[in-house]
Amino acid sequence: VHSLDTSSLSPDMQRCYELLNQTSRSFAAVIQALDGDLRPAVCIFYLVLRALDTIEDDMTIPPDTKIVLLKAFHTYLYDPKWNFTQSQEKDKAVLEEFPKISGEFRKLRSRYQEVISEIAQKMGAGMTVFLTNKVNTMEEWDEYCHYVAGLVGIGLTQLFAASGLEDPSIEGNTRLANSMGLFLQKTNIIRDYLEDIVQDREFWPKEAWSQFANDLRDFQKPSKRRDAIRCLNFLITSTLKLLPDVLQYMSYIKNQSIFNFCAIPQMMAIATLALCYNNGKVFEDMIKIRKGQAVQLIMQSNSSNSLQKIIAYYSKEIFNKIDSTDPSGEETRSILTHILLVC
Ligand code: PS7
Ligand code: MN
Ligand code: MN
Ligand code: MN
Ligand code: MN
Ligand code: MN
Repeated sequence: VHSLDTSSLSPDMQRCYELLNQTSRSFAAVIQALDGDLRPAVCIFYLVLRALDTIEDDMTIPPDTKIVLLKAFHTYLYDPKWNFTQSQEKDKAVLEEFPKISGEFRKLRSRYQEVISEIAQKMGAGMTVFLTNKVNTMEEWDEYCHYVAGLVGIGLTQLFAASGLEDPSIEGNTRLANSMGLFLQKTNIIRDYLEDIVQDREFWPKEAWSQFANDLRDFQKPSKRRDAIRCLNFLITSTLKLLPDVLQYMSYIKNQSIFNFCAIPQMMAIATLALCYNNGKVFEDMIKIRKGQAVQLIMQSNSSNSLQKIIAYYSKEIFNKIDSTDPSGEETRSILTHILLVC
């Protein structure tokens, strides 16, 4: 299902699929396997948000300029000439070649355009809130993750409803759609502790790390490893609470291509949480699940029954890693017990 035949598409749309393959390890294949006109719509949605996130992530853009760009970003979708050539980021091509993306965006059905543009507007505005403020409380962690990922889940759900491939009532499940995004984003933030710290970015909530350290950076020190792992396990435990929502959301999906698109990233995330749980390597290296394990998950994430099996498997794996001296251990056990009961 990797790269389907694109020769009948416009050169710009072909370029968009190339950009998708260049900028996403996790989403390229599942997006290209989507049925009907969801395939171009979700590809463009991805590239638009990748462009927005590239602006957010670029620490060489002065904050004042960045705020203007993030807030006005959704208007650039209707500006055929707008691009940005000053970025130093890995994925800067999506900003340089933005006229190809916006041109293909304007060819999408008007309902798709409306959804994508509205989500880009809300996400851009939300990102500016956290440009100058760090994430303090657990509530603010949910708020940041809502802006950068929960909104993606909500927008995707609106696209699924508009496509006719899912029941239109799916759109009403905004809380569950938000949880789908939060589960991915929280896992990404937990795993990327070191990647973000070395780039001078902090996404671990202070309410969590301040129980174990005076500075988030201290977790890099080998002498602070025990506290670092306690904080890690605390955040993983909090993220695991989203799993019942994930299962419920997935139970409403009927179309197989949408099911796979939604499920594969979620199963990669739970495998990533199991790998990170109680694992000091999070503070030493950038860790990733093994390729063979990823391939297995991709093949198995095709029905609600297999998802339950995968979730049960990783829940038991985490359960067996609980350290009896871990202050969150009791809560971790209770959440996993609940998950194993609903699986
Ligand atoms: C439109 C498929 C399926 C109901 C670019 C998919 C960055 C975790 O931080 O590069 O650079 O390390 O690994 C994806 C819900 C969003 C949330 C979010 C758009 C699932 C811009 C993905 C992806 C909702 C903000 C991973 C959230 O990127 O992160 C489409 C249902 C983009 C989804 C960011 C992160 C995605 C992310 P980083 P990555
Ligand atoms: Mn970002
Ligand atoms: Mn990013
Ligand atoms: Mn990250
Ligand atoms: Mn990433
Ligand atoms: Mn990253």
